[in-house]
Amino acid sequence: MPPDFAQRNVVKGLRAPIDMAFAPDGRLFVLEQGGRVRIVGSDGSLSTFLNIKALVDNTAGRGLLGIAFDPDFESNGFVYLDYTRRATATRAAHTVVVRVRAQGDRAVPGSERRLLRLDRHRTPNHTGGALEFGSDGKLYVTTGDNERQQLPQRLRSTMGKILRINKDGTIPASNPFYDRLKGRKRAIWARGLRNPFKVDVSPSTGAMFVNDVGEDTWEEINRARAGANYGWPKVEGIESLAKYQSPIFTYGHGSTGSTGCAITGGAFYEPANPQFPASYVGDYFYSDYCGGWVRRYDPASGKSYRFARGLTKPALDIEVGPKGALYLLLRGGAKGKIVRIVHPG
Ligand SMILES: [Ca+2]
Repeated sequence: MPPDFAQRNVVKGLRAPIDMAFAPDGRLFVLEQGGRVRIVGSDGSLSTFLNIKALVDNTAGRGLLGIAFDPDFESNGFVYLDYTRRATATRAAHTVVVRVRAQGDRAVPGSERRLLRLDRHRTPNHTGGALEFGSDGKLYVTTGDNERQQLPQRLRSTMGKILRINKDGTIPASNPFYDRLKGRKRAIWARGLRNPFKVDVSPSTGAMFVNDVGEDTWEEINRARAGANYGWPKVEGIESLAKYQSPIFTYGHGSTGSTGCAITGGAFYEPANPQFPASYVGDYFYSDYCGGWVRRYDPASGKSYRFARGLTKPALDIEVGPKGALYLLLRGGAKGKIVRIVHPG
């Protein structure tokens, strides 16, 4: 790391963690892919907020994948989750978005309400699963192509998309394809993605960045826009065809300190109380599955800079804490831990 930064342990002993998020009240929630939502205490202890292992299929890229908090969480306690629902006798495994209600450090039993049910999976990979509230108060959900490259371009499929719903599960009539489509397809808001693994929204500008995992050559950071087509599988990386929207930033595959194999976490560094130097404020931190590094992209200059290297691999998620530290979710094998990077200076 650059001089004056230091790494501290937050919690160990997580089982296959994949996503984390800070509640508006400052508590840190972590998802274990197999189906547990856990809360990290300020002393590094872990408690279980919700256990839905019986409902969750966690094969390969499936599992409990995304969490978001209602903008009015402190009054309504609503927590939103994206997970792969196990196959039943009548329906193959598929992604659902649900809402549960928090009461203290527990989800209220029986409070789960399904808001969105997506197309059935055919393979267990490229499931997307990021969940984030936009600055417009709508809930955004990402889906991967499920290893079926014909789907991201098709408006008849919810795969390879950014979806947008109201927080009660209804679909906004302002969605770009609402009038052309029926049923849940009306949630389609942008298309042409391969496996959009994580998303973050800038607290200052409302810009939404989408990290899309590439195939053999390029990893992408895309700017989310209504109706955009990101081009997968027709194009990948920077291209010039007007019908497709280019990423705002790409990096190549390789094993240097700036290349890797699959983009994972992303987070805007815009805390209410920044502790990093002013030059970091507004930057977008991102990580790679194979690289063991975290870098920062400066949207103002378009440049990327080294930040941390030699981390436990893979680094799957990045969040900014309420006191301005950078939190990293690091998974080694089936275990995982969270560390934070501080700038005590
Ligand atoms: Ca997260």
